Amino acid sequence: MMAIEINRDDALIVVDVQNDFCPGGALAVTDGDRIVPGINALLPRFDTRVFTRDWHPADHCSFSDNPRFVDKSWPPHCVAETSGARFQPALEIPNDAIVIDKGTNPAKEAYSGFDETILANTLRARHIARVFVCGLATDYCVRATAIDAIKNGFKTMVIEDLCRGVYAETVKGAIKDMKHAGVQTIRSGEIA
Ligand code: VGL
Ligand code: ZN
Repeated sequence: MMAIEINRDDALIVVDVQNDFCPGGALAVTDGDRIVPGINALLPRFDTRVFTRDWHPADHCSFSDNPRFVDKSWPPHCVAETSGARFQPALEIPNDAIVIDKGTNPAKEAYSGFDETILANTLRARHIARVFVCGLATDYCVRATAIDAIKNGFKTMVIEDLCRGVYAETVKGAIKDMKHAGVQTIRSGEIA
């Protein structure tokens, strides 16, 4: 197995590792917190570290009192400035981290970190050519962010063991969709 060398033109994108997506949170992903040590271990390898946050207004259109999940209606989660929206406390956010908030428009769902944000321009300004994506949830925001990274012209790697998803079935579909879009899936152990 060839080790993957990390260079200055690589960025790590950590998607939505927030309290509400971890056990005990409003929209908990099973074992969502278990990816944190592996992410912390990778952070020092990268010069450019991006952290996205689901950052909704209290009246966001995806919120429902009777969430069905499968229809993409959700319990209220990651409301801006609340404890549920904070990064999982063990995640080691560097001082120079690039934090990208998304889903801030009450009338529009936005799973991707590239959706109406400065992320693509920020990465281009730093001459980033390749992004490594990990985080929560594989089947929603990781999927959307990785596919949009491809659409924005970045070589895109998803670190599978440093992601967790909402449902096993949709995770399978998401991996397929990402690969079809040109995303490469890797394991963190492959990174030199
Ligand atoms: C997400 C559902 C609703 C995610 C965000 O971060 O994957 N999933 N909002
Ligand atoms: Zn959301």
